[in-house]
Amino acid sequence: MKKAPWIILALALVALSGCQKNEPTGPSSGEGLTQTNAQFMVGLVTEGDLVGIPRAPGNFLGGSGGAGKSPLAGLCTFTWSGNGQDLDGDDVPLDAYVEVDCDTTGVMGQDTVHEIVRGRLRGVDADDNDPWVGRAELSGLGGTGLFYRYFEVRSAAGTTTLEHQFGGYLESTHQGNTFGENVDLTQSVHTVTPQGDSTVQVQYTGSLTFTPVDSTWNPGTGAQVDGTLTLNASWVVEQVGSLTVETLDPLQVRVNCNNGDPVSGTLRLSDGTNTLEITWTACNQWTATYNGGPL
Ligand SMILES: [Ca+2]
Ligand SMILES: [Ca+2]
Repeated sequence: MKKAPWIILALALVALSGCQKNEPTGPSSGEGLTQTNAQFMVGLVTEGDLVGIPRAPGNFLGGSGGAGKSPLAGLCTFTWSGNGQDLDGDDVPLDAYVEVDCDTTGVMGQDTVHEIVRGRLRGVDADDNDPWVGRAELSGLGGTGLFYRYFEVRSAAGTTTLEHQFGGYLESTHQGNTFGENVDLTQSVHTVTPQGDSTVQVQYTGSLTFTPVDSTWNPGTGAQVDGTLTLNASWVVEQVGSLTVETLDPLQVRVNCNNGDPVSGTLRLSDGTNTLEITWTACNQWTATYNGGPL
């Protein structure tokens, strides 16, 4: 619960990939919120952290999986355009972007790594005097398509590849001490390991707000803070299909619960016909109902 939605999705997707490998009988493509898929979504929500706490948009760009995180980043080509003014120092320029283009091979320890990173990271700061207001976008080169990252590791144990395509935007605002984000993100992760392969796609559209208990909390310095989280979103999960997701009761998240997991509140997921409700009753404790009955 402590990471930006982008990171949260990435972690959830990695977790989901793991689930698929271990549970080959899991949900298949777009079959709706069946009881099996509802159980799958409970695991995804409670273990994969699909809901999160807002942070400054600059963190989104910095943590987006761009070339800046790569151990081979020094070999990439960066092309800057636009107005890079950043008066509030939130790493979101007035309106500028950088296009990243890399195709590199190197050695990390005993392993050989091949990495390709291609895409555009854009920042548009609607208020360059407020570090918690701004918009961050990820897209393919030229502003179209999806940001692309391919990572291949060859080791004695075999070859593992992670092919990751993602794009969309995250827009951060706040009203006083309530921080909000509008999110429209698409992710596709294709993982291949010596044990097998999996593909996961999730589209996340919606908004969330967070009101910290501590009014001095600084969203750019991490989200390990008590507070109230509301979510209103649409998720398209490849295996399940389209879901509306909302908090019927806002989630109360607490630092002393896994650094920011819920201790109360209810999240409702629906495919338009079937409904799943997850209600947290304490830290690490929740109940789930499916169409009003036990799951
Ligand atoms: Ca700025
Ligand atoms: Ca700003």
